[in-house]
Amino acid sequence: VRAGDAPSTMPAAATATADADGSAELVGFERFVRTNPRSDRFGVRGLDHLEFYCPDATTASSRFMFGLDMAPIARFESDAHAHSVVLQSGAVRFVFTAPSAHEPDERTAARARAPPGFARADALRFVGAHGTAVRAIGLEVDNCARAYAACVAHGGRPARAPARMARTGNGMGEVEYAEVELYGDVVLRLLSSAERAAERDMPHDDDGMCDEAHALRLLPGYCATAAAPERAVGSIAPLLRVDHVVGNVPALRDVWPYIARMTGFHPFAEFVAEDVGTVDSGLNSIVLASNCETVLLPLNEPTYGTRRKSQIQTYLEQHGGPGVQHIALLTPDIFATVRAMRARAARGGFDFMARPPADYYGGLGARLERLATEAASGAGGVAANGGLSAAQLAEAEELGVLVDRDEQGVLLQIFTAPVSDRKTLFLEVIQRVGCEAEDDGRVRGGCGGFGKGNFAVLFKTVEDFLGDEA
Ligand code: TYF
Ligand code: FE
Repeated sequence: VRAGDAPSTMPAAATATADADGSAELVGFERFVRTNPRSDRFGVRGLDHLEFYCPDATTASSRFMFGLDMAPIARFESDAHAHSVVLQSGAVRFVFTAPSAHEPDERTAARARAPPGFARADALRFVGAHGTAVRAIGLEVDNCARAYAACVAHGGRPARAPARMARTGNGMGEVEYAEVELYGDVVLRLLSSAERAAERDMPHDDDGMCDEAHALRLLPGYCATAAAPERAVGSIAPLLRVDHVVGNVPALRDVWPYIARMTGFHPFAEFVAEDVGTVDSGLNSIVLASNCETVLLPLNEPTYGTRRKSQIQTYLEQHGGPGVQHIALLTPDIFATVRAMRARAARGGFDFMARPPADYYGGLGARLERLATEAASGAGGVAANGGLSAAQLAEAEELGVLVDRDEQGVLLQIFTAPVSDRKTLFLEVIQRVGCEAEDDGRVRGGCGGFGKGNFAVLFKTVEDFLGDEA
């Protein structure tokens, strides 16, 4: 499909709803009314891990270990199936899994354990098609079998029926896991542990509790890495959690109602091409959230008929279909994180996208103050610079960090260049200021928004980087 080709069908009505007979059309940022119907179909405890399939687990994990200073916590080594490395920083866990080099004979394959959900032929096909890319978004749920049954009963396409596996090591207990299709070759993995289920006798998290630290530290079959490495001088402080995981798909209306109906996740925000401002290419976006709104799954589709090809279209071509576009990592101190990442960038760490134009920072304090005033709707007492100090604004400028705010808080964000050869997956580093919950100090999901005020500047930078004419 070339840019300029219109999508084949157009939706009719105009309200975002997960009802099977409702419309899938987006209403856009201004008209969207946020509600939390707490409609999850199963108890969601949080995002446990993301799994990447890659050609070589040692090599791919090294990149993240160095670039983000993540610690290796577990490995899985089976010449019959796969090599796999688990990295962690705060509550961010990344699993890198590579199919083994040689096809095992049937008896060996049957005897040896494989990582959860792993089938060597599928992994080889995945890596051949997509390169190093996210295969699974792993949620910890209250009860895997019940969650899987709820998904499948509401249209979820099965990818792997529930299975139980004992974890490696004495007294580690059992983990149950299952998978349903999400978009493209990405699956939603559902994990629950027996001891955690017993811990709290609750079928759903309707009490509003949101767990952040998960107990699935060790996936079944994995061995803990012998010694936790000493943190190096100049190390990067732990991240808080994965803030959101974004998928690119050809057509939203084929995907978001499917995910919303299957999981019960509700629309949390919408952005359509007009919200982005004057840019030469476009996208539409909807954010789906769990009850707690700490599991946030935005989805993008390309728009057509613009001067330049949509960056989403470029992704779909380079990735080979739908897939995870970016992973946003929540840090308690973006300046420290970005400073340390920048110091590593040229020696194998992650490069960042180009800085915004110089005039971006000139009007920034006033823009934030205006947004804060609108949010307070004349109630008075609006903080100067919309809640950031002059020193913070200066540091944002020094490091090329973008700033925005919504009625709740301030968003600080910055984007890396694509992490691999393909111009596909990239990372976002994000801090949400003024967003800590009063009771437990945790950062409220989505507080501060997704950077709508930065879309025009950001997408121009991305388009210049990609350099794709329509
Ligand atoms: O997650 C978001 O919505 C923001 C904005 O290609 C964004 O990070 C959206 C699409 C994109 C880059 C950033
Ligand atoms: Fe994002």
